[in-house]
Amino acid sequence: MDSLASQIKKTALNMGYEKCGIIKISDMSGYEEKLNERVGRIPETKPFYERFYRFAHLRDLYPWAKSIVICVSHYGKYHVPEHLQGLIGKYYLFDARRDAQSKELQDSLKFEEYMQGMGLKTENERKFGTTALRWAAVEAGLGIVRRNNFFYTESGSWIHLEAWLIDKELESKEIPTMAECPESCNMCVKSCPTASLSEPYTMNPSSCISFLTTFGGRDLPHERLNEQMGGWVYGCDVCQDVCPMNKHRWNATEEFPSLEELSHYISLEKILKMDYAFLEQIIQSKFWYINKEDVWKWKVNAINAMVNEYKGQYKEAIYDACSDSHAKVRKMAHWAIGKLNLLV
Ligand code: B12
Ligand code: SF4
Ligand code: SF4
Repeated sequence: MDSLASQIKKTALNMGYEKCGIIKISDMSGYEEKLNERVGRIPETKPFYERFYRFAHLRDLYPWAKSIVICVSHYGKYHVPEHLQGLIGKYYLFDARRDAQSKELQDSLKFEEYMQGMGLKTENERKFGTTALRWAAVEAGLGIVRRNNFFYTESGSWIHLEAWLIDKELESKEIPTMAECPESCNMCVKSCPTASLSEPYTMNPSSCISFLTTFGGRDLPHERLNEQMGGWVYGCDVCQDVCPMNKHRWNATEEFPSLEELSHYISLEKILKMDYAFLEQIIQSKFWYINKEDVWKWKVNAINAMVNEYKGQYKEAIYDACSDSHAKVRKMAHWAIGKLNLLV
């Protein structure tokens, strides 16, 4: 390993990243093949995956880029408010990508500043990633991809990946020593509520609960998978929660900034009664996959979760939602009353 590469890695580890590797831009070419393979296995995913081909052709957009620095940070160290388990995906509870209060974002900015200080030109798209992050992490040998499609290190899959393009050809790779999935295991595939994860190493994004509760699922009364969405309101962790390779990999030793306070405002009933200004200003700034114009979706998702995991105490909130200021929420509440036979 040359000295600049080892200095970059050392600095990343000192800043709190669990792992750091550096690969050449050309190492991303294999991702295109995997994308083709995916689309070949589930052709209906083609329109969704079309936009990801750019991840394999980074030079088209960044002709100056020569290597990729890929870092792993572990969020399985944070305390999860118990009543949010099964409601909001854990990745989103500890999402540091736009959270100025988070140590991870501050470290990421400092690390970037450090690389620039070393004379490197850098590019990092913090929201959705400049490239295919799992592929880059596999190429750097930082861990392995398991049958549920998640990238794992020794700390399990509860990790966030982040990458920078840099304008110098460097390399720092490892050889993973982790055991593969047990041969007979298919717990993740078996447990996926919507069969989005229909077989190992593939999935259909449009039927994934994580997609249906955020970017998709805009007509839940007619959504064929609304029942399978269960109690989830934003994201889904089922295929990671059931994985034996994640057993004992969540060690809550720290509090994520402001989460405990915010969590007191969140429950299915509280979401339904939530003020739109609060949804737009507070909830949206943390859980930003649902944009400001669409915050009604929180209430619609909450009603869906209430229908799927009904308790008598929800009745009043569902009735109140019939006079919500947003037509989509009123429609969903009427649908729920019919579905639950609440009029009888
Ligand atoms: C688009 C996207 C989504 C979409 C679509 C998901 C998808 N799987 O395509 C939606 C909105 C549904 C989504 C949801 C979630 N996402 Co997302 N998402 C992404 C994003 C932006 C691109 C993913 C992508 O390129 N998909 C296309 C497929 C073909 O590529 P891939 O999954 O990255 O990786 C494949 C290859 O690397 C290849 N491969 C590599 N090695 C090997 C080895 C073998 C043997 C084989 C066969 C294949 C193979 O196979 C991989 C898996 O099939 C990435 C960030 C990024 N820029 O990479 C985050 C990312 C994948 N998401 C992440 C997370 C945490 C989630 C959620 C868990 C959040 C939540 N709690 O709800 C859910 C999980 C849903 C799910 N089951 O995947 C993390 C995953 C971390 C990890 N440990 O792997 C990422 C990496 C974000 C990050 N910065 O850390 N996501
Ligand atoms: S995140 Fe949930 S819905 Fe999506 S593939 Fe995993 S288990 Fe299935
Ligand atoms: S549940 Fe089993 S098959 Fe799925 S990723 Fe975990 S170990 Fe692999």
